[in-house]
Amino acid sequence: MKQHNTVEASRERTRWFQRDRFGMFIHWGLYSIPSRHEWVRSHEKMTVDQYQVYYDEFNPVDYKPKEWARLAREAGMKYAVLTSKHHDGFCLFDSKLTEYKSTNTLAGRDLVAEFVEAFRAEGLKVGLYYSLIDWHHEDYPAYGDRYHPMRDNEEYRRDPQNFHRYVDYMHGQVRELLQNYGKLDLMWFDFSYDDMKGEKWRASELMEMIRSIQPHIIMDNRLEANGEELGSIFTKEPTSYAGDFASPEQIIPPEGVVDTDGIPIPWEACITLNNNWGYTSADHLYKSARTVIRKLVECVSKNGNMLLNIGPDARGNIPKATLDILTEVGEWLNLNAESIYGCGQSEFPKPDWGRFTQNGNQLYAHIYEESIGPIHMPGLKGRVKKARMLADASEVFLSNPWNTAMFPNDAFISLARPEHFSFPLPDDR
Ligand code: JFZ
Repeated sequence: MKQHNTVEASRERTRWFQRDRFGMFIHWGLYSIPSRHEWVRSHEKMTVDQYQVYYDEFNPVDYKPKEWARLAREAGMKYAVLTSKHHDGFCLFDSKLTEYKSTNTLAGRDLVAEFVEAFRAEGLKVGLYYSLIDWHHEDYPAYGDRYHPMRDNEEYRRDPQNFHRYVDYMHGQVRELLQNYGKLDLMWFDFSYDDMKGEKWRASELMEMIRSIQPHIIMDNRLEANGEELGSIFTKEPTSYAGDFASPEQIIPPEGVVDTDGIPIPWEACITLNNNWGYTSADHLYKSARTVIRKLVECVSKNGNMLLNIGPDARGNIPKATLDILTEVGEWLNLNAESIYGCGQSEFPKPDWGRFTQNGNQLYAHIYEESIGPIHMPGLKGRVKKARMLADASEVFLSNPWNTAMFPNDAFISLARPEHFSFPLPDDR
């Protein structure tokens, strides 16, 4: 039998992931109705009954996953990850193990099934987010758990012996997801904390099941970690559930992510478009397309991916601001694709004016500054055959300014504005 546990096998599995670089995260669920953070049930310490109103009215009449998928493709995203179940425990899929699911609501649909079908049809790889935390399941510890909505409520003291029933349920649902929705490319578990990690989830057993059903699926590292810690993924002896990629959250690691020998390991920064994962109507603090593009370039320049989040509203519509940003990002990627997909960290150090990405012997310069003269290409003298603008294939002038003697190893290019292309006039005036 093929070994799935080795670091080599993991790197092999993530080949597509490290090439594709840019994915769409989708946070969508009952919390899209109150529209004040996906943690609303925990933040406001709502009981199951208080949260029930959202279940009773959930009716995403405008859910058209084909349109979501087209938007993702046109934005240049190559894979997508949907919240099949978030911490509130509500399932967007037709689980046999619970009644708390979309098929029992006014929606009456298996939203996950439609998602995977639509995104595959657009040529994207598909992934599912699955919350390890579950505030709905009665065997999930409540009293004293720092995140549970009922954490302070004496009535929610439960016999901790019964936690194994929750873990059975969780394993059963993961099995359903892996068996009923065709080939999945990625599982995104979320998240471990305190002593709720690793074998507490019976993670070795879970992994054996996952690999026996879908040997090629890749996973984040949150069966034993979270957005701040790495778990054992960067060590020489990662656990079987260490994951295939690290998942820094709302941060781009300054130096990328490396193992104990300093060798880069796959990682994916998950980033919100405004400041919330779930639809939050009052949050207008959207990042500009320019920022998103630069942050994507930054991830790639550090050997990482970006999983950019959208939060559709309760009817299934994607906010206008999100559409506008993704459209602009897509226009840029359409012209500059070559500098992102298949690219990674450059052998050349980060220049002052922006960033390099590199793919083999192709070097891409992402120049963020308006130049005041020739642009310095550190260490590149004699190593550049020619330079071209990616967006329009026009020639970029490799200049030989008077002071190259001061920088014997460096090349310079000219990106001057047209008025700088002045030539000496004939001396006939
Ligand atoms: C988790 C979720 O709680 C959140 O709602 C969202 O789904 C995000 C992608 O993942 O967020 C976390 C998880 C762990 C930490 C912080 C936020 N952490 O350990 O600091």
